[in-house]
Amino acid sequence: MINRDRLRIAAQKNGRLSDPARDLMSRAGLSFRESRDRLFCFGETQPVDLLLVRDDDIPGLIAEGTCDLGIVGRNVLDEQRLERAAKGLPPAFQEIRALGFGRCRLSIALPQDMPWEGPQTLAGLRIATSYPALLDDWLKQQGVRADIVMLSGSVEIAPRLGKAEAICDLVSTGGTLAANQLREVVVIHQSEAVLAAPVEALQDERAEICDLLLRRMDGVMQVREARLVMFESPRDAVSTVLALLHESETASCCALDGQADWLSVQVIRQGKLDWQTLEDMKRAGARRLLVLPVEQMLP
Ligand code: PRT
Ligand code: ZN
Repeated sequence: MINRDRLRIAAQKNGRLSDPARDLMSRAGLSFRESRDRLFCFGETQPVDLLLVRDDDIPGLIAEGTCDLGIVGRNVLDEQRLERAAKGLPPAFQEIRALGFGRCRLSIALPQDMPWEGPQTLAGLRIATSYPALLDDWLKQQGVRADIVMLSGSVEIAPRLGKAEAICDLVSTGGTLAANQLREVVVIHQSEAVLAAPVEALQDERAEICDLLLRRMDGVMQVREARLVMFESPRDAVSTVLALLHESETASCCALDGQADWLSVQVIRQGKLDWQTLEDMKRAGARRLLVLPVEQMLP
């Protein structure tokens, strides 16, 4: 195979994961020469090239050795992993990082007026899905026998068309289910975009490039989740307010000019802050709360 000294990443060409995947790569310092509507993009800043494909093709490209890394939904990766296992093929790809975007869940949904009394409710029903292997695996774990109806798209209209009684589909906001008078009854798989790699470690120069890229991606993800939280608090309330943040990192506190009882506090926190937490902090005595994203960080 040619270009063994360059790493090749597969990513989705057009779809939900395309923009966030490109953003992650660019934050990790990768830039590519070809425009994004081309299939192959040559890496300019690192010996890393990009192949833009349909998401369903990504696990296969890794399995056959055409690509060394892939950015793909865990749902697609796990579906194809189970498919290979059912055919008696050895594992060929694995998830090496969860990337924190493209979050969704694979759920069973029923028509709104149909009662749900646990997985046994599904016994003997037809369930439409684009994820037959994941569904089959879950049904076996539950000890439920049902008919799996494979559909490649528009799964949510299957009950109305009389093709199935239930569906098993990806859900993020739940809007599609509601619009089709369906009710989510059980989550069978949690998904987000992941970095996929071959099961066998790379041996040549690509191993080093891959390590560098992983370190950078880890740094990007750490910063992306980080928030700088700033507020003022009465001295005797600081520990209570900080406890609300569930943050083990030490906060830096300094006295406020001319207000001996008040401190100005700064703390880095992982993960977004919801309004409820901010309101609780205020109730505990804090004021002038400010939450900022972190651009770069060097501990
Ligand atoms: O062309 P290509 O094959 O590459 O793309 P695709 O059409 O197969 O995939 P795409 O771009 O739709 O999704 C890519 C990946 O995004 C999926 O494999 C998931 O990992 C992830 N993802 C995250 C989602 C959703 N959220 C999602 N909501 N994929 C699909 N949906 C669909 C779902 O199937 C349903 O039809 O959105 C609808 C439900 O959304 P809500 O918000 O109404 O619940
Ligand atoms: Zn697809």
